[in-house]
Amino acid sequence: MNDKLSRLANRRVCEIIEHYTKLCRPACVTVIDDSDEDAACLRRRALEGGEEHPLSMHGHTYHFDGASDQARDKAHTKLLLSTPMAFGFETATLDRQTGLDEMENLLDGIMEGKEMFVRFCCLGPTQSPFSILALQLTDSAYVAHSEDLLYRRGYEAFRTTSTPDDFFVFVHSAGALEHGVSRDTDKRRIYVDLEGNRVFSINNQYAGNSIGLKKLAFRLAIARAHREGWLAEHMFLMGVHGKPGRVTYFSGAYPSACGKTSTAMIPGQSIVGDDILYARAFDGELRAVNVERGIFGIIENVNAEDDPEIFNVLTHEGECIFSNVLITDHGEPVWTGSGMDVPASGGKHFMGQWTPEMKDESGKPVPISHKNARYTITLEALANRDPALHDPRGVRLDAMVYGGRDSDTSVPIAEARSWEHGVLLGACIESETTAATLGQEGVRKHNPFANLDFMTLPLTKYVSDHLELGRKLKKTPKVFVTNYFLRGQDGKFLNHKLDKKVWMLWAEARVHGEVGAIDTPIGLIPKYEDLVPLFRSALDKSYSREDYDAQFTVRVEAYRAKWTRMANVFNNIEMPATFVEQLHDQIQRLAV
Ligand code: SPV
Ligand code: MN
Repeated sequence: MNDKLSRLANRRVCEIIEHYTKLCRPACVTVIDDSDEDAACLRRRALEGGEEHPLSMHGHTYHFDGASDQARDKAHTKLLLSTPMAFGFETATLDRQTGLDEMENLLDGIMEGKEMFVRFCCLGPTQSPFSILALQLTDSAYVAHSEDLLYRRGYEAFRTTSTPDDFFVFVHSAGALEHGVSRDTDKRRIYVDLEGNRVFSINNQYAGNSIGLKKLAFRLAIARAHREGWLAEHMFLMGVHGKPGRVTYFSGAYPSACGKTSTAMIPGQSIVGDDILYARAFDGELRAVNVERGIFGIIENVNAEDDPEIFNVLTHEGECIFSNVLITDHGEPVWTGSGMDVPASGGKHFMGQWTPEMKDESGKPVPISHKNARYTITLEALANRDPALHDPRGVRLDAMVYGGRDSDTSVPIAEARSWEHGVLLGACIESETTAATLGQEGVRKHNPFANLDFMTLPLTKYVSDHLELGRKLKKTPKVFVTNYFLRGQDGKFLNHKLDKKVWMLWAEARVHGEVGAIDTPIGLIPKYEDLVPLFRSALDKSYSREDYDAQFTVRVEAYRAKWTRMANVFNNIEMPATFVEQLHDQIQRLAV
């Protein structure tokens, strides 16, 4: 037996590897431990196998996903269920046995001629009550390499665990490759086996589809959190730095591509995580950790002015994987909104050789990078990472923010009247769709807790868990809702990108009871006179009364329409009594 496996002495791990080796028939199996040598090996293999390519900057590589594999494929991500379940929202499901049988067939020989990588990771910090161990089998060195940047290594954690049978399992195959890119994306399947705590994913490479530890593990974690009485959320985690020397931790849920990472990266604040957190009550206090240790972030509009910290990492030596950006003849990455010169001669693109004249089938110019093009880096590379990043106890969570992409209704920031009202507001996020998922963009969709894409529980249970959590806490976090995308009658955005810094500092001051608020039917909104000094100190800007009026006038008719839509949604779902009351009260407050 492989040395690393015998040192691990985990029977279940060995059986799983044996089973999938026989079934998928890889040419060889490489077991990865926590050493830097093994991490370097994955990077090398990704380059040798053509899934990544070198760039001129030391440590930088690039990867292309297929033209039809540029975002999460919701339609082919199915929950396998032994008995049908009423979720209260649309989600793709499949009879468990049918799905498992289909998978056994599709996995048969899928890795022939390829190398299978076995890697061990830990979701959440290691040696922590939050830790969940995860075993990944994949024939994609790009996937295994990305996981090294994005997750904590877990071989030692597997070796020393006191519960050796308790881990998530991910089996992935990129399927047949053509020029290093998955060829058979029309046969893409992502099957989530909740009962088996495992996920199968085949014929894809885009990280949101392929990387077991990202959204696939997240789906398993949501179901597990429900069973065990904690929360797994699609949220950033950040330190907001208010008064000198004071750090207050905030989490925030925003649908994909709606400002989540950029909020966590607000200048002067510190980032713990930008995508997924676990939160638990300990002795009446809510604590949270980042599940990950890196960022798989959207690269569009990352530039020296708007995102200086990330831009700095992307333009300096150190490990970084660029995906679906333009590569110049000099081996340099260029992307939309980078502020970089685009060479007239063009360069390499996920759709082939790109020139500025290139048009798609409908005659539209092909952008230099895909809207969902991404970078993969470690959080350690960022100067503004929070010192508590790896703290096994997590950080104390004092506030939660819910955001959406809403051009015509919600004010830039409002505070919920209570934890229960906050749960209602989180459950009623509506947001316009983006390029982070396949399908049409700009369509307003209800996206409860910005988590609908990953929800593996009926909505009523998910909401009950939030309400129940509030009962366990001595002090519940304050809840805020934000909207960075409000437009005026002329169609122009009413806010500047950086204004979110002011909203977060205002919210932080609210947590500490330092500023007042105006009680309105939709929640508590800032007073003009409290925002003026914040705009001055945070952004060195003056803030006019007209701007305030345009942004914070409650658009009563639009809000009424929103709450009518929500009433229609929830009239058809059995929800907890507290939630129904909150919804009723919200509608009543707007009626008078
Ligand atoms: C998101 O789309 O929410 C992401 C990227 O964070 S991924 O889920 O990996 O596609
Ligand atoms: Mn996400």
